[in-house]
Amino acid sequence: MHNTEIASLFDELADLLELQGANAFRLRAYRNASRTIGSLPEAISDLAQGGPKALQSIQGIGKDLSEKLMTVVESGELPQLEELREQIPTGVVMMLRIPGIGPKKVATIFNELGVTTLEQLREAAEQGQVARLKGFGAKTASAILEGLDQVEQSAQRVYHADARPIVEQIVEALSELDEVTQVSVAGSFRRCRETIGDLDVLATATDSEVVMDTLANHPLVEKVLARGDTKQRVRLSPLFDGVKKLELDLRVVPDESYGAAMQYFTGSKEHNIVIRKRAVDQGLKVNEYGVYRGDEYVAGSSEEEVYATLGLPFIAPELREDRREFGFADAGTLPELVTVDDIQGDLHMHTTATDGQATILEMVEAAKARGLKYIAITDHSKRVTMANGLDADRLRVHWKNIDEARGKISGIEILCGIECDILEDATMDLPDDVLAEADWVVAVLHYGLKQPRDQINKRLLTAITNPNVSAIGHPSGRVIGKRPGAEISFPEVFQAAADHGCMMEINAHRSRLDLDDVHAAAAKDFGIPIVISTDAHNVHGFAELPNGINQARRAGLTADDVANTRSVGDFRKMIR
Ligand code: DGT
Ligand code: CA
Ligand code: CA
Repeated sequence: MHNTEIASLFDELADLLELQGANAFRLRAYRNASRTIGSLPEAISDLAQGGPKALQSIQGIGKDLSEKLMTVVESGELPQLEELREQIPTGVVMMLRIPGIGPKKVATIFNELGVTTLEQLREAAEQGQVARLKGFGAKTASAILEGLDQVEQSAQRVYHADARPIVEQIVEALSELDEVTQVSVAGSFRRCRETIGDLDVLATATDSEVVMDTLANHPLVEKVLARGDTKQRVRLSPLFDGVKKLELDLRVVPDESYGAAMQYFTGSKEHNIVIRKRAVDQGLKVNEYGVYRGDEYVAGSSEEEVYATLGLPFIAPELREDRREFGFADAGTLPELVTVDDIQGDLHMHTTATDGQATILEMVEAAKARGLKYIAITDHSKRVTMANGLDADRLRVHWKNIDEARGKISGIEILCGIECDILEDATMDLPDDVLAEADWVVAVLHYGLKQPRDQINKRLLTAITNPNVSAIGHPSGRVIGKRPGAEISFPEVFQAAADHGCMMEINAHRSRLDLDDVHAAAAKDFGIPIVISTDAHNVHGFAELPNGINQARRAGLTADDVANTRSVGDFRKMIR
């Protein structure tokens, strides 16, 4: 069983227990465990060979969880979860994903109306039964209807980072075959979109049958949906509680078409429309087999060759959305995109002082082991009571502890930071004199994201114009596929950030990626330095960094555009 599958069992367990009104700490323990397991580089099934004790060496896995994990690894099942599944239909669990209703309301809907699927819920909401429930009303009912639209739209897409280990294993298995000469992922995965609809894999091979048989028999493949001579569509094992099932298209193509096929199947469709039009303008034709003049094949074995034949430089897949890439290509100004290796610092992370799962020293050591030269520890401010947020007194003690850690480890600089909430009334959660003592302040919106745009702007401007604030963290507050971000007048906010020297974050967590690509590109136009930070809540959280880099690359950001590619000395000079 894969870590992601195991992780999803614990998520599901938490969801089901939540519907039964279980205590919040227990739920958090399961969800934290799920997050830890999902981001663990080693396979749980391997670690379990060492017994429960070995599992307990994982951050946040105690006795109870380690025993549950042993059961899962040994039997493939979690008996407690099986029992709950019998009591609560999956459709009811899916209702938890509807923005705007929590477990209490979902339980009411289930118990009072006997509604067990999303379709039945839609019907009940449309017919007014939901509005008549105690504590609901017409407003809640219409919010549910809106939320249902959103859930249905997002149900089929998977976070890029969740798809990554799966597709990498499949590509690796295929590349090991003697019959395979080249293999690569194309599609939205290669363009590093936030979410993936399906996976597209291309290969060249001396024997396509062997390639397709190998895929069909791969342990991650649940079912072959369609098979031709050189083309196969498969369904992968469910990723998360049976809702998200990725499908994968494999195409085996001739060597001379590999580049053309990569170009075609990487997309985007919009980018390819421009490519085809440009070809026609030059008396050429481009398709997935090659570039042709009349019937004569002129190019197609590599992508570079396809672009060069059309008079274009190679365009990085992340940029292929028909946004600005052709303008850059024509002007010879395609940006040299930032890479993971450029990053020297991480400016957003948590410890056990608030809702993190590792101590200061554990986080510092893990950051150093990853090659980071500097970090900022940014635990929550007091408004976030759920996360045990810090008031001024506790924060000062925390900073003292951070200062002590500095003496215990060399080769990495630690900034005393804080993730300070910007309150609903547009004031900061901590007084200025406290913020002034910090090395680094990342200001964020956590609550009241649905306030009118003017109030949201006012809150952001409060932070941006406060000279103690270093950066705005996850500016929109969205959670991809689950919660839309706040409404923001970006031009106004970006102008202020540029005027006041306030940085903007790309939060690298797979579910946030906030700023998104479009707004990060806009922030760059305003000359705002971007910081890419992981928001790590445990030592594995640093592994989220590539997601943030992907988003930055999609935004066309270079190493120079990203503040934390600089040495700590130069970075410090950029903090106002
Ligand atoms: P996804 O799977 O929804 O995350 O997004 P993509 O971009 O991977 O889309 P997909 O899997 O439908 O197709 C893969 C690529 O194949 C797509 O980016 C461009 C190309 N492609 C697919 N259908 C068409 C089409 O009708 N016209 C053109 N020009 N290209 C297409
Ligand atoms: Ca696709
Ligand atoms: Ca596809």
